[in-house]
Amino acid sequence: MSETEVHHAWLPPVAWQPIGSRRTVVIGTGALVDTVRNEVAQACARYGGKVRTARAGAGEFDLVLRTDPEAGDGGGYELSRASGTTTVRAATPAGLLYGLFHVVRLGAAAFGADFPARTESPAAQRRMLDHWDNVAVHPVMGQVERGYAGGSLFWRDGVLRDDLSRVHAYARLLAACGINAVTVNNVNVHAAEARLLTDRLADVAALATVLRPYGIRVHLSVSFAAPTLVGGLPTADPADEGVRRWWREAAGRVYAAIPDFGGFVVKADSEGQPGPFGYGRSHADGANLLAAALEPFGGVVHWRAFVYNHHQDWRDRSTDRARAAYDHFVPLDGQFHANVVLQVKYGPIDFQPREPLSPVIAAMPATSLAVELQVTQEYTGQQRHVCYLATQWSELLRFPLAGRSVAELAGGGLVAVSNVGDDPFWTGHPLAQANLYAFGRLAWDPGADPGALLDEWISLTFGPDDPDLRRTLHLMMDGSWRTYERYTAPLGVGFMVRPGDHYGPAVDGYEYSRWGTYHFADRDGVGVDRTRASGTGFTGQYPAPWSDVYESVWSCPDELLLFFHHVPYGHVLHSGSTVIQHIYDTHFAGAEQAEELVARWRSVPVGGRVTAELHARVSERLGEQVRSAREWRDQINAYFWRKSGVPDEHGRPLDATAPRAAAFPVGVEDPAFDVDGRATE
Ligand code: GCW
Repeated sequence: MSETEVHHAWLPPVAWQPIGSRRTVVIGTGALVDTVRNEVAQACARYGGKVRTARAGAGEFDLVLRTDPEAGDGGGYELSRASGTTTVRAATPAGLLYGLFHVVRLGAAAFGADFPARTESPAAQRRMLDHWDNVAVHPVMGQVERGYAGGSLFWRDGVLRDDLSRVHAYARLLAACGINAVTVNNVNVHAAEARLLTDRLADVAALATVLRPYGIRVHLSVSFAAPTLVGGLPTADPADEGVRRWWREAAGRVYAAIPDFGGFVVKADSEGQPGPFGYGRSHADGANLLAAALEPFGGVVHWRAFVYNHHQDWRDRSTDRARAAYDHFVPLDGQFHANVVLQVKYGPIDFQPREPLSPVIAAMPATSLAVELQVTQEYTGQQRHVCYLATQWSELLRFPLAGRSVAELAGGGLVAVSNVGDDPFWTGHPLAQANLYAFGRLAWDPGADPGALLDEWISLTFGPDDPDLRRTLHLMMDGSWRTYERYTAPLGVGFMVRPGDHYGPAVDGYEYSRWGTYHFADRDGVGVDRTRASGTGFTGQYPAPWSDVYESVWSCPDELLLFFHHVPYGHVLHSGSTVIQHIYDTHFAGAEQAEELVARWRSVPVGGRVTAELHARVSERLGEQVRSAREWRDQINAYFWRKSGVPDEHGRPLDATAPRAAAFPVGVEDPAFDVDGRATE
């Protein structure tokens, strides 16, 4: 693969061989049926098979793909194999497309032994990726905010890219894992991006044209202040009739250009973005203003619940950022229009490797909620560390909050921040592709086993025929989220990251800042008291039994202990270890496990789909992971040893005066990226 070529990800041409070498009939009409037909035709052109558009004699086809109103709806399909014919029936053309990709995933097995009909339908109707892509390069955040894979697929230096062939390839990949909605710009809407709603609408329409054939609807992040920023009005007050009219007209123009436009995404009154508070209005007033404008066209507003005071005084122990979303939004339950979807980050703080679930998810039965995950690895290694996140997401989505799983409570769908860019491997770290793939598959089926999804991704991407390679990749990736958790912030405390870029350790980096993310470590103990009894009362936002489970230090799960409690270093965990010994042990173990990844990868020879470029890229990233994991281990261990004065039970050095070991040879001594100076202040 040369630098200008793009990695095939989970759709290599050879994945189409089983279909492309057979006889297929595609029955149905509509643009997405045409996509199905074109995909099969391309595969046949490569592998010698045939595709027809009308049924000839029975038994003449190996694969029948047909729309059929009797197949049931729900956006899915029915798949069966009988008498040597595999059949996909779907009520909608979109369902047929997903059925086709299911056959691709099965590969040769789709054409083996007969199997009875099974119906697949998505759990979430909207399975959405938000791109934090800026149109104009932002002086601090760059082209893609929290992007670790190069530039934007959509925008370059202030304009839409001329060549959208990469977007076409992206659309195929997304459809193949079940994604059906994409937001094309950052939720932080700056001057250039605000104009996408008005005089730069043609750019959004051009993207919609490329994404549409793969069943993907385009959404747009808009500024709540758009009426003043780009509309020339004196106010953006939701109660102002001129403002209401302006939004209605703006929405009308959008739908004239993009009839299947999905809707708006809004970050309001959050981290400096304008919102209804500026006019003394509530978030229901704000969201409903936009909802009313979109409603005649069937559009939705994704209104983010990420609202908190980012000018907190660290001396003020009564304010708790974890409480903020609930305090702001739960009193508004029932006040939102039907086409408002409240988009809630999975945890109460901010995409940490370990957080409890946001209690908002269980507390707004009269509001449509979407849960937001972060595929881009802002806090989980920034695509320099292997961190397979589906393990975490699966745990979160299955979690029984208020008697129903989080996936069930997320009736408004699942959303995630995308991790792709114009990097030849899409995601910087080639193994980070698995996160994007698995997000789509879990949004479709939250009950899917993350280990099985990993194997599915490995087989599609690297081929089904090399058991050693498959085993090695599985071993490297399956437990990698827990490994990352081990060598970073302990026991759910979170945010011990370098301010600004959020990469690497800085234990006190946020301790005396305005961002509301503290750990309160002192000589006696560590953690945040969020109990009702003596702390911020955050535990009271949970339904039973969690409000009591988290309230008591004796029932709180170990992995969240420091999120909910401030405890002495000698506190004994359920595991039997003390808090301080747990910190030491996990940091030694985590860094060691990072080193093991390197040994495993070294055993993988270059060849086949492991190209020299891919091998080198993974090696380079692993080198940085090992360096960084050691840095985490040493800073965290030294910090807590210095605070507590408690030695390691096993006598390991906690505050070495000399380098512990030579840097790993394949590593980069100095990280290739100079990420300093990206403070968000
Ligand atoms: O995690 C934080 C990020 C910000 C981001 C914000 C958000 C887009 O550090 O970069 O802004 O979350 O979710 O809005």
